[in-house]
Amino acid sequence: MIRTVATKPYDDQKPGTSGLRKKVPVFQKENYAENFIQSIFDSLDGFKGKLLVIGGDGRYYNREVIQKAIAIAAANGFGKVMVGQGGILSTPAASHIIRKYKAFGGIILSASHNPGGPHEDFGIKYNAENGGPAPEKLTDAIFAKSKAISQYRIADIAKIDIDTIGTVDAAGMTVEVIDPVTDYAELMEELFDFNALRKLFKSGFRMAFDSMSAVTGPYGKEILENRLGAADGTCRNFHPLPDFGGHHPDPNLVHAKALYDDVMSASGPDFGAASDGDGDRNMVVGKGIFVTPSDSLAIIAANARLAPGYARGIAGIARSMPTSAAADRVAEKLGVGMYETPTGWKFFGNLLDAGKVTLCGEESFGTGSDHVREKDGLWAVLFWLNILAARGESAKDIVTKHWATYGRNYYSRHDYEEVESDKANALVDELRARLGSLPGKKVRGLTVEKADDFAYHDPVDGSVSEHQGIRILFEGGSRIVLRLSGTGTSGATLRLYVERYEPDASKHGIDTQEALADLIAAADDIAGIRSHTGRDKPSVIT
Ligand code: VG1
Ligand code: CO
Repeated sequence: MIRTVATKPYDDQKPGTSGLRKKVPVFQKENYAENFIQSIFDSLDGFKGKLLVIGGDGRYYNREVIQKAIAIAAANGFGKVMVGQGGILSTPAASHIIRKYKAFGGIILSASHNPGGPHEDFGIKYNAENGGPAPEKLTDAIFAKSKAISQYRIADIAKIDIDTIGTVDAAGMTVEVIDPVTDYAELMEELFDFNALRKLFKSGFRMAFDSMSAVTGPYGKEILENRLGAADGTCRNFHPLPDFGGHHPDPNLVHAKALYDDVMSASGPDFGAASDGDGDRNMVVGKGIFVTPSDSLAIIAANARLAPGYARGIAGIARSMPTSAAADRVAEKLGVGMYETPTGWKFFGNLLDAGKVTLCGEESFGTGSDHVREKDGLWAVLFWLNILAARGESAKDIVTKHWATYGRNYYSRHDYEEVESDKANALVDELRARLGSLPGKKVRGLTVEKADDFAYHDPVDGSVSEHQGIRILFEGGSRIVLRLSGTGTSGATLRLYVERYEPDASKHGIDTQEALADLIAAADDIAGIRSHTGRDKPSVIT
């Protein structure tokens, strides 16, 4: 029943910030998915007879690749596969299931917040036994194998029914189809005060949770409406659709604008939240206030003890380098460690495993903790609800009081999407070459204090990751960061991150873009964004 199939390598299977992402037609090329999955297995040792978790975000081509992954896993000697019913597992739920059932690892099929459909994006990522994204050492090994692959192994089995819960045999390997929500919902019940949340909803508190027609729909329905008693209609766009209804399942002020507008309207709900394609991102909006992800991390950290799962306090905080330093001030006050890592959740794994940090966050709408090894959208929303319930205050009051205590880090990200790759590379290369000459330079009334190309020295395993983003730090603590995205599938996306710290509470009410205007102009003066990209404004501002 096991076949060995001769194949030719592709040269473009290099995993990016989070797995391999390509357009669906690329994944549909002969043996493309098979090659990559076999390359993953060829990079691993000791999985014979062990458990592999498989699931995805339900996007177009998910079901087909799940069947392939099962058949290749069987042929390579896994003992058992656990797969989410309907092929569904959110990224954080998959991480939890890997940990809970002590799996060898897991394959998650997702291109996250990227659009889905026959001509849109697909993705494959591998998570290790700690439940977290494969570290760079492993993704490098997978890429090397993919460039040299000559054959893959696959079991000749009938299509597995992944819609019916239960256990079947596949060429000697057990396939168990599990409910994708139950284990995750139980974990959330352990971490948060569900009784207090039930009371909150009973008291008339209204929220909207927009799953953006992606994977968190069933999780939101079960947890918010069924277990917590939130009103019918709290969950919106809760049917996972293969094309996400034609939208970008990206919870930000552009793609979740309808939710934002509704919460801001007088008759709208008190609180709104949204999550992305694979359920690891979150956007949080209170009546009258959008909470930036960087602030969200800081506020969760400052209030962590209010949630039962974190009542003992936190060991430390980690944030990606471009994320604002708002959380640093909380860490300092709490007297706990603060770590700055490159972009991408894979860099948090070692810190979490070593117990150095409890909370992690990224400016890109990612927040999480040591409960799993991925960022977790619904977890962050429940954390906010727990804080709201415990403090009995509005999100707006909580945020403004936080600023009054710690100061406000004005923060924004400007994305220039689908720029021609050579133009984007030229911008970065030229800037990198000039870094040494920048300190002391005056731009728009600001003086450059330091400029470098961020390199991370992992304090746990000693590994070094270089070229993780260009940082230009100004006197007084403001900074800009530039880097190229590692998740896009066409052209290059240039990200500009801008941050300014304002300690004076009387100046906390300024519009963000206005507060950052000088820095944004300085970034263009220094990096020549307009002249290089030919764009006069960013595609997305968050
Ligand atoms: C982006 C974000 C990064 C995040 C990554 C994966 O990467 O900036 O913070 O970890 O997406 O998130 P990049 O390389 O495009 O900047 V997800 O929810 O897309 O898996
Ligand atoms: Co995601």
